[in-house]
Amino acid sequence: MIQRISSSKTLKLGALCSLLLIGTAWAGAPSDYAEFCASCHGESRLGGVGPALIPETLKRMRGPRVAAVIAEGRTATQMPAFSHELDALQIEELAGWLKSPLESDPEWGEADIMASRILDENYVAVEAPVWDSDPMNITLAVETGDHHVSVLDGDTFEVLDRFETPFAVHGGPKFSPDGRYVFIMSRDGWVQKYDIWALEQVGRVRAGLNSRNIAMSSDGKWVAVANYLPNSLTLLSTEDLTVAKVIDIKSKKGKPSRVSAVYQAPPRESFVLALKDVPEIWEVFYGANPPQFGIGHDFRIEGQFKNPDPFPVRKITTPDYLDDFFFDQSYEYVMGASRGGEGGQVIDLVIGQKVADLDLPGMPHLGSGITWRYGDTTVMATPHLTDGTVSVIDMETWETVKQIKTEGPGFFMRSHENSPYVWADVFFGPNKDAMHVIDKQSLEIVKTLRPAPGQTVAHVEFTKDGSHALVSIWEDDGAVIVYNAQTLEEVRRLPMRKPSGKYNVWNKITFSEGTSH
Ligand code: DHE
Repeated sequence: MIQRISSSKTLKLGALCSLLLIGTAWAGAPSDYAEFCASCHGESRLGGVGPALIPETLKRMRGPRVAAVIAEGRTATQMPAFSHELDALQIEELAGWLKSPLESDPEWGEADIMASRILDENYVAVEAPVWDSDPMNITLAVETGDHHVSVLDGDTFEVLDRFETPFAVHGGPKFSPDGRYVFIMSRDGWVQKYDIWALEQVGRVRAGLNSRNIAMSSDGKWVAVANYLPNSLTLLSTEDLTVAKVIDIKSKKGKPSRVSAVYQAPPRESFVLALKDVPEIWEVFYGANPPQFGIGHDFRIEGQFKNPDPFPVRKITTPDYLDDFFFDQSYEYVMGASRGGEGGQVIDLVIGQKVADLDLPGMPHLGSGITWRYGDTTVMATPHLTDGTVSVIDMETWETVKQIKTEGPGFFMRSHENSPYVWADVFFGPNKDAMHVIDKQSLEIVKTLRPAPGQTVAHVEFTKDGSHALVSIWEDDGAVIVYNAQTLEEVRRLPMRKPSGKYNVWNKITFSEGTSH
């Protein structure tokens, strides 16, 4: 809704409202949409310069927020206020209509994706970084307040660049294995490629219409994009963002499903997919020699024996729906939380079967789990989304070691091999300004930080050596706070616009056990 309407249009609208009031025909929300919104958000509501306006995107804007954005606009974006052009009733109708489903399921195939691809004409690859910092200690901070990413030097915390992203980035950006490029995804399905050495965008492509997250193959050749809309997985070449394959997601029995998330399993040279609507886990292999599986097991690989499909698919039936995952460091075992939030299960990817049940109440957010050595075993910890608990689970026996009580439900956890502590936020509720620091061996909270009373304090990332922890003040007028990770003292405060996740090149490309993968 970038275009402001002229005063003659305002008059016309005023007349329309009067007509409505006296009971005569009013073309209603679709007509208002066509007049005021379509030029930026697309005639079919699938997005253009502005984001898609469909229920899949808007359901995240709870309560009256859609109407408020139409009326007041969105600061720091091109979305203007329409309260002078549309009256309260029209705004209410329009907001309601935008949340209604599209008349038919939109298609977005290979040709559409390719047609959306933009490569920046001014981009020139460089021989070496255009800066002097340690390339392995670069940290990106996603600023969701105005849809930018800040590129930080992890030693000096100087901002090397601040670049615009597609609207509403979600999930972790994924680095190429050498740490030079980063790929960033928005909920509208745009994938952006950025060259950290050159501090330039390389290009972007719309891989889906409503997407969840992306994963990078261990050889650095492919980015997989998990889509809700359409029901597909898009595989892109990291080189030039061309489509390598679009895989339709249909269960063994032919039922379509959304993809909740995609992860890479480096030792298996595969992408692993969590599916929203069918009780299956999928593996999509990209290596030269995908494993050969025997007949009679509860899975199959499609395409492997027929023609040389470079991305054969394996479908594993699971006893329950699993749409949030955690892998052990070997990537053999997948821990999944069950839909009802009353438990979980462990699937062995080698044999393609469930091998254990998990005692996991409280809807754990396994995607943000982390692991560390605890005595002579390895444990993983995950926050619960519905209660103030962090569950700690033994990765050998799959038993719960401890349920740590926190000041409220949390979303993200982080640690580092060189840190004795785990950091866990309290994302929801009255104590959202708290950040717990938990001792990895005693499993006790040793300190609760409150750097900005009353404000949301969330998500942590460590520097390459684990000496500093970066914490978001997740507010529009927010900041990233740099802490000394040993003394827990604040070192720096970098002003930022609603910073969400931070991502350190080294921790990510080495698959540090303290960070999400
Ligand atoms: Fe996320 C990661 C799913 C809501 C911010 N989120 C992820 C991942 C998944 C996921 C599967 C791991 C992907 C990856 O990194 O490759 N998130 C979901 C949901 O199902 C949920 C609960 C509902 C939804 O609407 O999608 C959800 N997530 C949110 C938010 O409301 C957050 C707080 C704000 C936002 O920007 O949308 C949010 N999610 C994040 C962030 C990460 C993430 C910042 C990356 C964390 C990391 O450290 O890797």
